[in-house]
Amino acid sequence: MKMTFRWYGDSDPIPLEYIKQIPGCSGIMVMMDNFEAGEVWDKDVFKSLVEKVNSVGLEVEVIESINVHEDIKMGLDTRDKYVENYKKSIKNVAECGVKVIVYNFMPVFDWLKTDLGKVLFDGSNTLSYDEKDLEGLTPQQLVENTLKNANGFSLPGWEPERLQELNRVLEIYKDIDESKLLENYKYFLEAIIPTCEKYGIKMAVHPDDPAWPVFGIPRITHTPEQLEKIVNLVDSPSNTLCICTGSLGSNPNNNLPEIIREFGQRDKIGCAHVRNIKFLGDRNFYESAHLSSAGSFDMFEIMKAFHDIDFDGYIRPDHGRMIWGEKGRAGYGLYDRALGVTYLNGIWEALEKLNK
Ligand SMILES: [Mn+2]
Repeated sequence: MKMTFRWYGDSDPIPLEYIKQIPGCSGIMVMMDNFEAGEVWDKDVFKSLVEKVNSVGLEVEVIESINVHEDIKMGLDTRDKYVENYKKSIKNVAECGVKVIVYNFMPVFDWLKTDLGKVLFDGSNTLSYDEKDLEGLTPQQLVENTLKNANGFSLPGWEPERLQELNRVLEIYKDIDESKLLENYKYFLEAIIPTCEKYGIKMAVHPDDPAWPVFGIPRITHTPEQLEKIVNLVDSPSNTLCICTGSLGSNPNNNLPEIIREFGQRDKIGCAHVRNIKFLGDRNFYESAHLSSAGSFDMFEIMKAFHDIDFDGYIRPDHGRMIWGEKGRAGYGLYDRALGVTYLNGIWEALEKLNK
């Protein structure tokens, strides 16, 4: 297992030197907002970022994410040029040392929360979701609310250029059901996987967050059955999953250790985001500290499942709360995520020693 940390490139207020000081953190999962969905990731631009990260002693073996253009998801005639661009991006980042590309195939909305700064009992604040808050809200109002609460930071999945065409895109999705979306997904994977195999890249799809459809738009990445369909779309070591416990686990019916074992044994997990959430009711939860007792998941059992399958891929803590007065990009401050790294590494050390 390699423990990593998400970093947003030059727009991230957290210095790389600070990340280097987190014990047991080997590298970063980089998120760059330099390129729009559908655009080729320029090799020189990316390479200079990799060199900058390497210069402090951290690796860049995972990127998240090269966004899939909406036309690909919708299966429009224009998709082929974006698929070709995607293949060029794969080649470019692979030649800079990248091994895993995290991406998602969620229509229109990426992750979704109803509050980006819910204040908790201890004065910290965090992202939360309460389905009741979506009642009576149009998708357009949701976008406005989310961007308004972002404190001026860019939010991946909520890029303004992606959302400005919201009305047109929502109209097109009225004619796309789950099976059509899966068909479009297969088209995309069949086109890019040979390139991934050639360059030794694993594609790791991020599950739907939360783990159910929203606003009646189809979503196909939130149950074990759907994940099974996805890994079977193209049978290849390059076609893998990103297990995000906080996303998949938002549906309590998803048994996280079981899912990790099932797909991990078959080498279908490219990387993982490991975090805890606390349920307050049905479809009502907040992102808690990583510690088991702070939330609703048994984090030991989750890490044990990774350990049992001899997971040798990449893990990072996922979102953190804002603590100690930190102000930053929702979910991506330094302090609470660093605590998450240390906690997960501690569980891992115990598992290693108990299993000797
Ligand atoms: Mn995640």
